[in-house]
Amino acid sequence: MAVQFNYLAQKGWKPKNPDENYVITLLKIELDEKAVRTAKYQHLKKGENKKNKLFEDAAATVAAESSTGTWTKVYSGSDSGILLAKEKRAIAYDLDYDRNMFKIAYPIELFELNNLSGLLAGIVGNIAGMKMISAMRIYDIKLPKKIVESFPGPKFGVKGIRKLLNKPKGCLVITVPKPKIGRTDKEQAELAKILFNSGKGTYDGIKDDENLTNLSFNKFEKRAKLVLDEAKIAEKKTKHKKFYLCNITHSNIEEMINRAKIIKDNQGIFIMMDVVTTGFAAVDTLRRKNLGLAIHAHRAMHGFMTRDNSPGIHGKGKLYGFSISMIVLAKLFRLLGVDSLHGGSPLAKMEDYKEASYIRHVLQDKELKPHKKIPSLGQKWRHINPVWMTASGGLHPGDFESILNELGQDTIIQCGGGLLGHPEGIEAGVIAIETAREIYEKGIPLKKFVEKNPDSELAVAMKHWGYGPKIVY
Ligand code: CAP
Ligand code: MG
Repeated sequence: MAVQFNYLAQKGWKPKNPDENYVITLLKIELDEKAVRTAKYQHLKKGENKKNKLFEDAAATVAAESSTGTWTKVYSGSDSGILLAKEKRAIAYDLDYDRNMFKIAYPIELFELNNLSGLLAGIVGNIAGMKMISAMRIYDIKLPKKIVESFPGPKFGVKGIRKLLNKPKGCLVITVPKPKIGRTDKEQAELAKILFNSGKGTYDGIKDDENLTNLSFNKFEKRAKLVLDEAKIAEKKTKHKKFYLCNITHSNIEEMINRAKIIKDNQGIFIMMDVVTTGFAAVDTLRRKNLGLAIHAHRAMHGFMTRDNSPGIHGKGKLYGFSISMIVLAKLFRLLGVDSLHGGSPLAKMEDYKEASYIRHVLQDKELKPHKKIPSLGQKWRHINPVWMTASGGLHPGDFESILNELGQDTIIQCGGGLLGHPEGIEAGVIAIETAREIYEKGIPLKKFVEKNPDSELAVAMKHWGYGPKIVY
């Protein structure tokens, strides 16, 4: 209970000039049944109901626990810090009693401006453990100007990568070797060679799968060198720039930096890191090291934070678990400075359609507006540049048209199985994807092309996988 001061706003209260003064969060909670059963209010006024009162208490308690309060009154003598604690306390406001949603405004002075780990430990650190709440979702976090200004954002972003690759427009296509683990370093370089040189030689990139790091039969340094060598040779031959998203993920940041340096020494332009398993500090460190390498962010493990199948996930209805939306994660990684991020795909095997489409805006808009249907807050991005959206998971050439219509051309489309599973082999897989991209850019509808070219690699792929996404149930 928020017992020391009032952490709840008066009805109609709004934070003054939030872009200067406040961090804002948007949440939904579910009240614990026992808390509802046992709550006693002695002075309920006419029209006030117990559940609403408890909701107000819970909202205030969340604001207290995540800012300056605790569960009981504490010593409040002149040297206790209590005056500042009152002045700088967070305020719960905009309570929506139907949907159990509310916002919290945190005065900016509660935070060290350039310390994301510290900020998160405050605003979402302890609140999921509160017993009076049985479920909670953090939908969004909106950051004020001074915090945005204290982070670099991407070094390259959409524009910078286009420049590096000499590719002023169009999507990028990449492949993760499948099986996920199995190829040796040499075999992976062989695959890179086929990807880079098959068809018209326009295939852009290869990416390590998340569980490929430095293994006994596929050594990081050897793989980096061999694959990057293939990229250089293919660039000369095809006159198209190539890239390798080489996985530096490690639980020791020093080791990640060593691996990034190996990539730099071999003239690579990109590193890949799993940003959830390595953490915010790792991303911030790698970005601020300024090694001159672009950062590709894979988000393995995010589902344990972001996924929530409750009926009330989009507003009305019950919530069953504790989660943080992908919108929040996408914002934080853009802020820290990744150059491309897996944002899912409106079609992919693991995604919520509407949210995946919005993630692209979170990553790329300068003045992000709240989504009309998904609970969200928007964000002024100021100097923080747009980041590539990576669409991945169960994708194949038949998805290109819908993905690009939905996400736009500043998208990296990753097809692992959707290239390597082509019935006519890997080269045919490359050609099918090259063709899917080419006809999209020429404005030729996919179905029309397939009708006219029934023997093409693309038509064979369509016959194999169909037009929709391959969602595995
Ligand atoms: C895709 C993938 C990606 C996931 C996760 C996999 O392979 O390599 O890791 O898609 O990405 O292992 O499943 P396929 P996201 O192309 O064969 O599906 O976070 O964007 O969903
Ligand atoms: Mg993978």
